[in-house]
Formats: sequence, C-alpha cells, structure tokens
Amino acid sequence: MRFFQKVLVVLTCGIAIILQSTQMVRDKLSSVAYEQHLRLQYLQSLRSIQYTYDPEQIFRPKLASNSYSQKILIDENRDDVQIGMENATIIMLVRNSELEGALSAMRSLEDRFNKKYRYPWTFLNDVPFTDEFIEATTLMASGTTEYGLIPSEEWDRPPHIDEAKFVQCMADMVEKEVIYGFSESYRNMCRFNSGYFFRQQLVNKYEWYMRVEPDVEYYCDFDYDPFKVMRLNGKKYGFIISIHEYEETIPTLYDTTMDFFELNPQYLHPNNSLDFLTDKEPFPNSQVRMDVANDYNLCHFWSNFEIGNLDFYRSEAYLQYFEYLNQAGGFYYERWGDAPVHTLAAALLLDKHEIHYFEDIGYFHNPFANCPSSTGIRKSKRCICDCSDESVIDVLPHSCVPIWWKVGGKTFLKDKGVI
Ligand SMILES: Nc1nc2c(ncn2[C@@H]2O[C@H](COP(=O)(O)OP(=O)(O)OP(=O)(O)O)[C@@H](O)[C@H]2O)c(=O)[nH]1
Ligand SMILES: *[C@@H]1O[C@H](CO)[C@@H](O)[C@H](O)[C@H]1NC(C)=O
Ligand SMILES: *[C@@H]1O[C@H](CO)[C@@H](O)[C@H](O)[C@H]1NC(C)=O
Ligand SMILES: [Mg+2]
Repeated sequence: MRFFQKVLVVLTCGIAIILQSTQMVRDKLSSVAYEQHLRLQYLQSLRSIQYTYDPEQIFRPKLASNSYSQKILIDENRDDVQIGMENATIIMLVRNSELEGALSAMRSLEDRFNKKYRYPWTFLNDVPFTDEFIEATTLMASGTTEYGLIPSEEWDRPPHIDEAKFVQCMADMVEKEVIYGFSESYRNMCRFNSGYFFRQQLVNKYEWYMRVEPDVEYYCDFDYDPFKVMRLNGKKYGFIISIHEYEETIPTLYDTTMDFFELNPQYLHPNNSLDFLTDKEPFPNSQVRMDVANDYNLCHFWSNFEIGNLDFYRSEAYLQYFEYLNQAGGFYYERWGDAPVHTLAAALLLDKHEIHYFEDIGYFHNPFANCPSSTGIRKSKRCICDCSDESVIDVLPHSCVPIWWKVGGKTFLKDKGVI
C-alpha cells in the first residue's frame, strides 16, 4: 500500500507540475506569439473554407462567424504583384463613411480593368482611415493598397482667408441655394484636389494617376492599359464627360485666370485650347445658347474621372497658377471646383493634342454617363449600357463634348493602331 501511496503522490505532483507549466506556456503564448498562432489558425481555417467549401455537401462548415474581432483577415501571401508596366496609381479621396460606395467603385474598376494589371491603389483622407476601411479595400484590390493622411495645411481653410468675409460669402451662397454652397468641407476638398493631391507623400513616387470616386461605375471592359495609351500618344490629361459648370460657383475664376496669364504670358501654350473655353455655340441650329457674364462658356472636364500625368501638375506653370488662385481666395469666397480649375489649366497650359477624350470607356457618376455610341465597341467591350438612356449626356445640349470635337478634333486611337 505504501508503495502505491508514494506513486499516487508522485503522480499528483507530476500532474500539478504539468498543469502549472502548461499555464506558464499559455501565459507566454498569450502575448505576441499567441496572437500570431491565432492568426495563423484563423487564416488556415479561412483557406480551408475558401477552397473546400462545397455548398452541395450536407454537413457543410458554417460560413457565418462572429468569433474573431481582430484585423487578421488580410492574407499577406496573396498575389498582388503589379503586372501593368506603367509608373501609375489609382487614387481615391474618400471618407470612412463611404466604404460601401468605395467598394462598389473598386469592384467595377477591378473587374473591367485593373485585375489584369494590378496597379496599386492610393487612398487619401483628411482623417485616419479605420481598420475596417483598410481591411475591406485591401481585400477588394487586386494590387497593393496604401492609405495616406492629408496634412491639415493642405486640407483646412488657410489662414490668409478672411474669416468674416468667408462666413458672409457662404451665407450668401446658402441663400442663393448654390449647390454645396453651404459646405466648408466641400471647399476644402476642391482646393485639395486642385493643388495638393499630386504632392502627397504616397503619390510623389508616381508619374500617372487615375481618379476614382465612390459609387461610380464602369460600363465596359477597358481592353487596354489607358496609362500606356496616354504615354505612347504623348497625352497629359484624359477625360470622359464634359459639361457646363454652375456659374454661381465660379463668378471670378475665369477673370482671375486671365489676370494670371496677363502677368505670366510665357505659360500660355501656343497650341492651347482657349477656343474650347470660349466657343458658345455647340450646335449651329440649336436653340440652346449659354448666357454667361464673361467670355468663358463654363465648359469643363468632369474631374470625378481623370487619367493624367502628375508631372503636369508638378510643373512650375501649374504650381504658379494654383498659388495665384489660392491667394485670390475663390476656393472659399466663392466655391471654385477642382474640375474647372484642372480644365482651365489643361486647356491653357497644354497643347490641345495632349488632351484625350476617352470616348470608348463606359462610365457613370450620378447623374451623368458615357456609353460608347459604336455598336461594335459596345459589343466587343462587353458594355452594359443603353445609349438612349437620359443619363447619357454625350451630345445633349448640356454637354461640351461637341465643342471639344470642334476644337480638339475627333481622332480615333484605334485607327492609328495604338490600342
Ligand atoms: N476624406 C474626405 N473625402 C471627401 C470629403 N468630401 C468629399 N470627399 C471625396 O471627394 C470626392 C468628391 O466629393 P463628392 O461628394 O463626390 O462631390 P461631387 O462628385 O461633386 O458630388 P456628388 O458625387 O454628387 O456628391 C469623393 O471622392 C468624395 O469621397 C471629405 O470631407 N473628406
Ligand atoms: C515614377 O515617376 C516619378 C515621378 O515622375 C519618379 O520620381 C519616379 O522615379 C518614377 N519611378 C520609376 C520606377 O520610374
Ligand atoms: C503646335 O502644334 C503643331 C502641330 O499642330 C506643331 O508642329 C508645333 O510644334 C506645336 N507647337 C508647340 C510649341 O508645341
Ligand atoms: Mg462624386
């Protein structure tokens, strides 16, 4: 009996020691290593669900799960190596609250274009992006993603803006019900997109950008790399939709621009497209006539879609032009949009042949769309759009595309054998 008692004591002690050491091991693991262990386990189970999930199985694994709350979903081994050869990024300025719209736009552009090229995405925000935003957009992208915080001096109202005058101007615009007239943040956004997006730290390493906004949709396959097409054809700025701006948002923008070029005539390109900005009769037989106070017909390239050369904005001419506008204060005393600012700059600083109309890209940003009018293009590029839909602005009176054709000419890259 004594012998067995001894054995029992030894066994009990042994078990106690084992339990104790397991506890110690657990404590150790509970720090970084344990998190990594969990993460690996989670990724493994995720992969097994992804690759073995068979909805026809009777006892299939449960897909729904609320068992994790950490950001451990992103699989660092996924293949996001860039395939497209251009020095380019896709830029989205966006709020955390617009996540769903951002994902929708990304899904569309990835399916129609980027999944074949895996160009990197650059997300910009005036406040830090949330983990949820970063995780979901990283997983939606086929390429790498980066997230930048805009410095306050490049976003917020600058100190040279007179506070009292600004408040008064904004109140006047609210009274006149000018679109977004009430919004200071919209003005910040327009000034940022006019003068600072191309000099963000994350953007500095690129030469080309494509701008994407939440909730836009691409109706057709691209079928080619637009960055490459721009480079090979010597293009600097590409657009899809062109319409007339609300005059009340930019009463003095054109005159301020003319003042700038009077002071700096060397920047005006000899082959500019001033005629695009001043031609007021798009249709010889149309009843529609723009009734505008000055020479500017209010035509602008809609900037929610843009493909452009970042070095154009970084040029001395553009930087000087932007600073002149910035000092004039119209981003705040009026409500200058980045679209007319980019347009005036592109039309006056560039050769008109450096501007490209991407008429073969189907695109929608509420409330307007572009749907390629050629049946052959629509079918071969798998477009899903109805050219007779009222959103398709193309040659409607409000569109400036016919004026662009008169000035910029109508050229087809396909005819040149480039794309
Ligand atoms: N981070 C951040 N992004 C903003 C803010 N305001 C606007 N944006 C982004 O700037 C771009 C333009 O803003 P929108 O609200 O789409 O302006 P819009 O296209 O003129 O007008 P709608 O699309 O008709 O509302 C979008 O990509 C927005 O997500 C802001 O305060 N913070
Ligand atoms: C991409 O373009 C930027 C800006 O022009 C330049 O600084 C950078 O060196 C380029 N990168 C490559 C890989 O060519
Ligand atoms: C203007 O365009 C013509 C061709 O249309 C070209 O020959 C000329 O070099 C251009 N001028 C400049 C300064 O680029
Ligand atoms: Mg928008």
